[in-house]
Amino acid sequence: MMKLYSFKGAPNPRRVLIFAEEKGLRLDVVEVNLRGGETKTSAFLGKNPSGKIPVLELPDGTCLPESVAICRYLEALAPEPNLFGTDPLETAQIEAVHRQLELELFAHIGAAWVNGPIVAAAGLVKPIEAQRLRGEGLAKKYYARLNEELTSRPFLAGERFTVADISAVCLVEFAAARVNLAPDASLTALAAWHERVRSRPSVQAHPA
Ligand SMILES: N[C@@H](CCC(=O)N[C@@H](CS)C(=O)NCC(=O)O)C(=O)O
Repeated sequence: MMKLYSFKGAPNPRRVLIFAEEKGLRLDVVEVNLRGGETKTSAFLGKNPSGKIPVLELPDGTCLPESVAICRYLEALAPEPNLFGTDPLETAQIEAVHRQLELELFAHIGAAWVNGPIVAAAGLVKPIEAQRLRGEGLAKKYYARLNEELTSRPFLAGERFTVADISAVCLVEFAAARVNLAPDASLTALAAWHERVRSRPSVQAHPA
């Protein structure tokens, strides 16, 4: 069976777990001690030179890092239900939404997290308060933008559930639980989207 190196509560491995659940694929989850530095050992750096999870390990020992690369691999193994797009235009549209989410919202929430109290208490990175505040402000702006977009479509990339919704729900729930950055209740279209996505069995099966 394929192994997934993961850590409970970590948003990136959760993306892969939900994606695999949608596909009906079983993964053997290997919990790593993220706090204890297990991802920075030379053995783990051999699996992923970035020292991060998730990593998918195939039965022959081949290791694949990066959530989206892993999801693309799983989509190729199990094409249905389609989550990355069915024709050239839809595939590109999903990719555009997903890339902006990763390069912008992930980065903003990441800055608020890395410079926030939990990471500081763990003594991992010297926090820079200005970066935390900047990340927080930009994340809130991005939430408002998503809310606006979701007034005219039910899911992030259009009429149907895709990989972009999986990434977004993992990120937003992590931000709410660990970064004190839940979307404001006044963002009603974003709240309705969240309800639609969080009630899916795949999301329920892998809680934040
Ligand atoms: N772009 C990577 C991000 C992976 C990532 O940041 N993983 C976090 C856990 S959610 C991690 O391993 N953090 C430990 C560290 O940065 O040392 C992906 O999508 O897989």
